[in-house]
Amino acid sequence: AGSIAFLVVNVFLILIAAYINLVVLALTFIMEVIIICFLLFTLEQLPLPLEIAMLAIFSVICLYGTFASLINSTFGKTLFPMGPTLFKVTLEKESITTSPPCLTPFSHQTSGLRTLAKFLDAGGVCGIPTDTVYALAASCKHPEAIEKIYNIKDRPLEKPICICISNLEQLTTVHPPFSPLLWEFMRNVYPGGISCIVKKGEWLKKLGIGPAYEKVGTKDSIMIRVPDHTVTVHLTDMTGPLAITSANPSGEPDSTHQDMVISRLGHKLSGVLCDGESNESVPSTVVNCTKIEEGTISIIREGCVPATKVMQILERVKSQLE
Ligand SMILES: *[C@@H]1O[C@H](CO)[C@@H](O)[C@H](O)[C@H]1NC(C)=O
Ligand SMILES: *[C@@H]1O[C@H](CO)[C@@H](O)[C@H](O)[C@H]1NC(C)=O
Ligand SMILES: CC(=O)N[C@H]1CO[C@H](CO)[C@@H](O)[C@@H]1O
Repeated sequence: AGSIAFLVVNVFLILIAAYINLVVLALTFIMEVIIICFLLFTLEQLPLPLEIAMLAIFSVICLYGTFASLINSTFGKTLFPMGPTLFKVTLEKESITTSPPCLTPFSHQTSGLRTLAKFLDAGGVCGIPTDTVYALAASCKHPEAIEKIYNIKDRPLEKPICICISNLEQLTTVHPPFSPLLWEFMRNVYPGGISCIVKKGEWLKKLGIGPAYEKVGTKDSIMIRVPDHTVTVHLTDMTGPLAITSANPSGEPDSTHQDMVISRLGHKLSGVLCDGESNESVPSTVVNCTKIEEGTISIIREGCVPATKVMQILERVKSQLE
């Protein structure tokens, strides 16, 4: 009974061997014959030469297989063939090169930058690199695009969105009522990883934020970002002021690579400007400058620039103005 059970089990082994290689297949096949020999032996009908022949073939195949795989693994290549598989396993491999869910132009290509600027001008939301982590951007000409950012990120409505401009001179031309201290402080922190929160006013509308006035910042303050990043600045020059916020679903880590933006938010975006690994792993440091005339600022979020460095800049600026 044991032999017959093994006979059946061995049939399955032969089937499996058909997927491995010819040597193993031959081995299991001979084994089947040997089991039959064993059965005949119990029935006392065994022709002895047959069993001897089978055992001899079995040992030869065993030795060859051992030798071949030993040589193969020692030299890392097939010197003694083990034969092809009889059947091939066709695994349904997931295509690695699935096309991205949105357009992903490269930042070093002018055409890529143009494409993205066109999307933004048409009211799309795009992922863009900055001098810190990746950001989601919408043109301030399209308030509805800024609303879309909230949906894309699942961002709570009470959390404000900041604006990104390309240089401080843009601010100078619209004459905001900033104190000399605030101007000097801004000249020292822009461009770079420090964002200032200042009081909102009519000047913001002249900056090109007109239609989006209610959608950016809080009711009476706005955070201004001037990135130290050629690509972002060039893009902003092409599109005008952008409303930006970090490119991650609310409550999740920041995106430090375009792939993180594409995989998590790509299906909801018009495009992502690919710039590789981001320069920083944390966002910008946010400073509340609304009370700077009274000589105090407060750090709302300590990001890539340490709070102590921001305070040092303020002290230096103060002493320069005295
Ligand atoms: C022999 O080695 C090569 C390289 O390591 C491997 O790809 C191949 O599958 C091996 N062949 C067998 C029969 O083990
Ligand atoms: C900035 O500071 C002022 C005064 O401390 C405060 O009233 C205001 O809410 C702060 N703004 C933000 C955005 O935290
Ligand atoms: C993480 C990283 O590469 N940070 C760099 C970002 O850019 C600034 C200014 O060029 C460097 O000082 C940082 O080291």
